[in-house]
Amino acid sequence: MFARLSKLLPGSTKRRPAGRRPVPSFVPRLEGLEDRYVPSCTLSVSGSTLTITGDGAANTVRIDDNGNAVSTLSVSCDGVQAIVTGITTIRVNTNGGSDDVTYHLTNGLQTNVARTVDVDLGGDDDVFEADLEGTLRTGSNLTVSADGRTGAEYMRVSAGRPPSGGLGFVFPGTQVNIQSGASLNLDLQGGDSTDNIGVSYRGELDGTLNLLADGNAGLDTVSANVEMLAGSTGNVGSSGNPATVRGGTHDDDLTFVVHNNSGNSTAGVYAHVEGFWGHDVCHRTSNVSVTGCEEDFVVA
Ligand SMILES: [Ca+2]
Ligand SMILES: [Ca+2]
Repeated sequence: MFARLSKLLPGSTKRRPAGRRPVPSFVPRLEGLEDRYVPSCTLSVSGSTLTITGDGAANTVRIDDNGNAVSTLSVSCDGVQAIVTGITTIRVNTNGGSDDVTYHLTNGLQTNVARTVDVDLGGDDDVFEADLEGTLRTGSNLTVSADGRTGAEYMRVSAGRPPSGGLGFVFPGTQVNIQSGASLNLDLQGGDSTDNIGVSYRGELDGTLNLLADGNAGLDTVSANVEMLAGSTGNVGSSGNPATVRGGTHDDDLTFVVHNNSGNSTAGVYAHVEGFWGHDVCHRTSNVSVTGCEEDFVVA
C-alpha cells in the first residue's frame, strides 16, 4: 500500500513508469471495499503546497517532516500513508468531527529553509499537537498556525520540552535552538467554546520566537512557558509585536512564564498577557506585561 500510494502522488520520489497514463489525482483506495467507497481523507499537491483534507467525521492526521530544503514528508491520514517531497507549505483542513492532527519536525530546519504549517480544525472538539525537534538553523523560518473554530480544542506546541499536561511526545532534556536570523512563529486560535492551549519552548534563542496564543470566546486555559538558555542573544517577540497570551471573551485562566537565562544583555523579552473581557486569572513572570487580568499573580 505504502509504495503504491507514493507512486500516485505528484512530487513523490518514485517516477511513473514510461508508457502509463498519468494518474489524474490522488485517490486512496483500500483493498476489498466496494467501488462507491469515498476516501475519508485526501491529499493533493499544487506546486510546493500539500493540502490534506478530511471529511465531516473524525480524521487522524500525522505529518513527519525532515526539515530539508527539499522536504520529505511522511504523511498518514486515517491509516493511508504517503511520502511527499518538495513541499514548503502544508495546509490541513479536517472539517467537522473530532479530529486529531500531529505535526512532527524531526530534525529542525536546514539553513534558509522556510516551512509553513496551516491547520484548520473545523467544527467539533479537536486535538492539534506540534512536536518540534532539532535546530532551526540560520535564516530558517517555521510558521505553525492552527484555528480551532467551534468546539473545545486541545492544542499543544512542544519545542524542547513538553508543555504541562501535554499529550504529545516527551523528549527529556532536549532543546530546540533557534539560530541567528531564524524564527519560530506560532499562531494558535482556540475559537469558540472552552479551549486548552499550551506552548512550551526551551533552547538557545539567537533568532526570534513569535507567539500568539488566543483562547477566543469561551472559558479557556492558555499557557506559554519559555526558557532561554545560556548564551541566547535573540528575542521573544519584538517591541512592535510582543509575544502574547490572550484569553478573549469570558473567564479565562492564563499563564505566561519567560525565564531568561541567557546571561546576555542583548537578549530581549517582549511578552504580554491579555485577559480581555470576563474575569481572568493570570500568572506571569515579572518580565511579562499585563492588561485585563482581574486576578494577577507574579511568579518566579
Ligand atoms: Ca473531520
Ligand atoms: Ca475559546
